[in-house]
Amino acid sequence: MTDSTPLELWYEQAAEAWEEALPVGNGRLGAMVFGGVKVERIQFNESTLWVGEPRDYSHPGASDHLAEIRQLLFDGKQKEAEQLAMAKFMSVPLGQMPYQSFADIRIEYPDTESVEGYRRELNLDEAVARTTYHAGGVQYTREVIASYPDQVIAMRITADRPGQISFIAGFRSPHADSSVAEGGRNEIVLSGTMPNTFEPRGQTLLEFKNPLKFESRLRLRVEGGSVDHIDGRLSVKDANAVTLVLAAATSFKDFRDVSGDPAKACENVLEAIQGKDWADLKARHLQDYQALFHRVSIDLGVGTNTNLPTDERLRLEPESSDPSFAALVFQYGRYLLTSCSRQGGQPANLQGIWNDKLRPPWDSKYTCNINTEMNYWPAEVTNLSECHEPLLSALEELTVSGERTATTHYNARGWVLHHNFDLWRGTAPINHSNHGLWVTGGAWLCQHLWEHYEFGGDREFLERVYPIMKGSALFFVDFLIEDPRNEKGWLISTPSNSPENGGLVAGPTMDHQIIRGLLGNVIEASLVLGKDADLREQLTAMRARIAPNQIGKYGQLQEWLEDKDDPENKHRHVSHLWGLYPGSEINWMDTPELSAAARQSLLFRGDEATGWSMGWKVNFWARLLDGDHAKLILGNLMRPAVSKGISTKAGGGLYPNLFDAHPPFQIDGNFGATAGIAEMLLQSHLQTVDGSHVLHLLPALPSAWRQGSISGLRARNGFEVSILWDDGVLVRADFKSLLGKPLVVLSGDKLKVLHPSTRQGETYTFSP
Ligand code: FUC
Repeated sequence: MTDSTPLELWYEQAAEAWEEALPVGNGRLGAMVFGGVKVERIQFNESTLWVGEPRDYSHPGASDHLAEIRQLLFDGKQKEAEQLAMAKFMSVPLGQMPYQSFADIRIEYPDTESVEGYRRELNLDEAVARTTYHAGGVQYTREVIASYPDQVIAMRITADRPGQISFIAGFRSPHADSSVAEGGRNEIVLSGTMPNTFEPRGQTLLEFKNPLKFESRLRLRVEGGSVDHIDGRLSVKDANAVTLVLAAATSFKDFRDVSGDPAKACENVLEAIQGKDWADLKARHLQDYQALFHRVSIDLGVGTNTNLPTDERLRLEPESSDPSFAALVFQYGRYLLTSCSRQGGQPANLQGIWNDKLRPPWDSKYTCNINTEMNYWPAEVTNLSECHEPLLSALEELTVSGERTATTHYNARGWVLHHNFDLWRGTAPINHSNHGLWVTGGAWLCQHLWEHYEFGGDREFLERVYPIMKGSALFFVDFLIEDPRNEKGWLISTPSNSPENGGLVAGPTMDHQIIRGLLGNVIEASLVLGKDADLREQLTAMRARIAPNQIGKYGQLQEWLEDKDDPENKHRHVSHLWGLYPGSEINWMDTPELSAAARQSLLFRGDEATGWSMGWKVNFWARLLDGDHAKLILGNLMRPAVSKGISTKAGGGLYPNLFDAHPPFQIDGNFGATAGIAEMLLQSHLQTVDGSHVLHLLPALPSAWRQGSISGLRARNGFEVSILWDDGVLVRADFKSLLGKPLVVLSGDKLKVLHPSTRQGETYTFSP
């Protein structure tokens, strides 16, 4: 099975706005390629360039006020509780630090006048941004790659006639304390230091002793012609071909150590590729990238607009006529994850790795009440499990800071992460108590550890991360309290909030779902590893006492303990449906009433929202087995974005480069869409009584996707799955067993144990 349409984004003009430029990345370095003819702009990032320095964000003495905040909430005094928390309980400082743009490479082609046949493309199959045009009787080609194996961004400029390439290349830095110097004969060096003061919005000035240092080197390899330094730039004349290589690094080593030497790091990188020419660099890049990207292919059929430039396809509302656009968006999400999250690096932040600002929206941090998690929803199911690793590693670090926060704020064991973290792994509650004081960020992230294990079956991994999951569970053993207002003795989470809706409360439904999920996973993990029998018993007993999901007066799933949901509320967060997705305690098979209530809540929230919210809703509707509704939301997500300003109201859509619009650009929506499309075609969260995961084929296939195929998706229980359908029904499915586990398949309404056990590496076929 192959992708039926070219996997590329392409345009007939250069980018003007940043949201038109094309992203490349290797997980540590990212770049936006504008493709200008007279002036090429390549804006780039390095994932560790952030403001600030190592610090502990917890608020000394916070735990002294916990009981009083709780009591105020029990007494119905929400505002007083929020005020007390603002005064005594929040992170110090109140905000976290922003991610930074690194700089631009600017390449001027003074001789170029008018051009013909201009084309700018991002080839997803090769991860190459390519610009081609004809000028003065010469055909020019520029290619840009971000290589993971060689840790550089590289650009190749060629012409179909010798001696035709002349340009001036230099850096443009947005940083006050930075300068450019001559490196070797063909090299310029940009170096600098992050500011030693910073004023977070609405807060007092912060001072740093150890702000990060950074350096970037641009080295040219010129074939034919000449190269000279002029005013800190490199001037190339009459070359046959040129390769530009960019290295960049900071002094960041880890969240506690900023003693790195960025100059040395750049030098090492450039040294390591000395003997490699462009063909080597590109070949190594392709080998690395395609090993990941090629695992999955999708074909949803072609439409009338399939062969138009991408921005035109977008303008023509592609989802109505062009299923291949959804396939492109699906693969683009996989491309983006591969480009912004690679082993050994930082996790994907709110903008992945791509940011051109010093004050990016929401600081381009890690928001954990939906956004960071959504970034990783496609990781396991779309067969990019390696790309999950940076998030899973960050969790190991978060337990260190999270333990301090657990002690200082809650006098509790284990560790806690509230709704945000930054490069410095801040875990205390930030911004405002009405939304920042939310205790289940870490618990939600622990679900990713367990899912990584469920998909991949790596027991050693589970052994390694079990203490993280256990630490999170221990926090909740100490934190949950009996609700004094309820005679049933329910355990509840307080103080907390139902993300960003309705302020500080006692007992938001989402928290209870997440904590039940966490305890359930720790219980299972302890069984797999044969550990902690006593704790397991304690967690099992506690879990049964956590306040249950409740159905309210409109037939809705209650967002809070009280039946106070407003059917008119269109809030972008749909937190209380966490148990439907990404959790699974609410599902059509085991809990049909709750599933119907979740559906009612979703209907109230409506079909319009911010980008990520629509990404979430695609997944919800897929879990509710309503493919047409999932596709309707996907269509809303894939329409052209209209606004660039920050809006938390309905918005969504895609920019010309298919970056998802919150608005503004936020990458979570791209990943939500990719995960959602996968969820429409394959689900594996349900389990039989003996614990085998059920591989549900085409659970939410929209009626418009009549024919198609997908191959290489992964399912829990360790299967690689390929599915072919025609006329809206399954034709054939292939399952490669990765772990030798039982193969249980659900197709239509027929559940079948195809093979009680399978052989590792063997492929099994099913045709209904
Ligand atoms: C959450 C959302 C906002 C935005 C921000 C980064 O706070 O409620 O819509 O996505 O994260």
